[in-house]
Amino acid sequence: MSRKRVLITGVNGQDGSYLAEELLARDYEVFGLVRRVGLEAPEHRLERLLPLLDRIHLQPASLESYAGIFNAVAKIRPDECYHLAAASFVSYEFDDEFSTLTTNINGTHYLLASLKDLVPQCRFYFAGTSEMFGSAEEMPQNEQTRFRPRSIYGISKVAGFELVRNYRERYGMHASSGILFNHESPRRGHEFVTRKITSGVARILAGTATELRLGNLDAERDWGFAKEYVDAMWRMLQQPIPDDYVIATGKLNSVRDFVRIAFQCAGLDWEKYVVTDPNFFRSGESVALCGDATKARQVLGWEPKKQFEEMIREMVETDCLAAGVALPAATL
Ligand code: G4F
Repeated sequence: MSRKRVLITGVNGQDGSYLAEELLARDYEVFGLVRRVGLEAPEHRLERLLPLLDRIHLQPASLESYAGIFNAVAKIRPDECYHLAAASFVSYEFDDEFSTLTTNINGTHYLLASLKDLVPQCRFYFAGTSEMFGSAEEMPQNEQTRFRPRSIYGISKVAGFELVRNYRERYGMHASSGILFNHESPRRGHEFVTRKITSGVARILAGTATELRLGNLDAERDWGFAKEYVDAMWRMLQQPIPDDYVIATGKLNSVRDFVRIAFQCAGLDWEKYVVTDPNFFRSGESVALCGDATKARQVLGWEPKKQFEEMIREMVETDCLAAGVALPAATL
């Protein structure tokens, strides 16, 4: 039997790189969509993919071009497609709300339309997000909770979610959405608070920084481990019937909790280093969102395994290694 062909958009991101690894291990032929500029400086722009570059195919295309997406789908003819690419940093989006909306909504639409016309049997995954719940009316949130997005990014994802539902219902496509709550790892981008903290701890331990400036320490999130979340994506596409699933740990922690544990891993007292900076506060931020992943557990057999503390330690260790310092033996 020939190998299954998979197309991943956003393959060079945290989730895309973990997913590419998982699918290679499952013997898929992996095609990743990247911006053309990424191919010109892979050591910088495709850093997370460096260990995989000789085993995956990279297809240059922009999510802003219908013709580019159509041609990529025509060439690859995937059996499965995971659409992970998006403008995704919540705090930057108001800098250019028009382009966040246009890119995120059109990219999803171009992909769905191309797949419908060229390979309608292809199974499709859409990366939804807890940001779609925004100021939710109930806690925890599950698949029945009404969306009330409070960010442009969240609004663009609700539109993508509705496109997916429409293509599923109107055209019978096997299209599913994962509503993923925050998920982190040593591969997380440095703009997100968790990686900002763990890399900050490493710099302080290495003596190249003396403080860490953060926004709201009372903000709470449902943080899981990214590698486990991409496994949930794969499980969704193996189901006989396409559907939508919340993927979450069901546990809330504050930024302060994350900070305390990360500094503890390095044997440091966080209160001596962390400075609260109003520049990093967000106005009109989503309330604390906490997911109920009961459906994923029952239907997909998926559940989060890695503990919060264990994930933080792994992130701090990785950043310390990169900074050339070892964690003090007493904290190991
Ligand atoms: O790490 P964050 O920037 O992630 P955020 O905004 O929750 O978004 C992430 O998760 C969403 C849900 O899965 C995704 F949709 C989205 O694409 C992205 O992956 O911020 C987490 C919390 C916020 O409450 C923020 O206000 O940390 C708070 N925070 C406090 N100080 C900070 C800082 N966030 C950042 N980035 N930087 C700070 O200094």
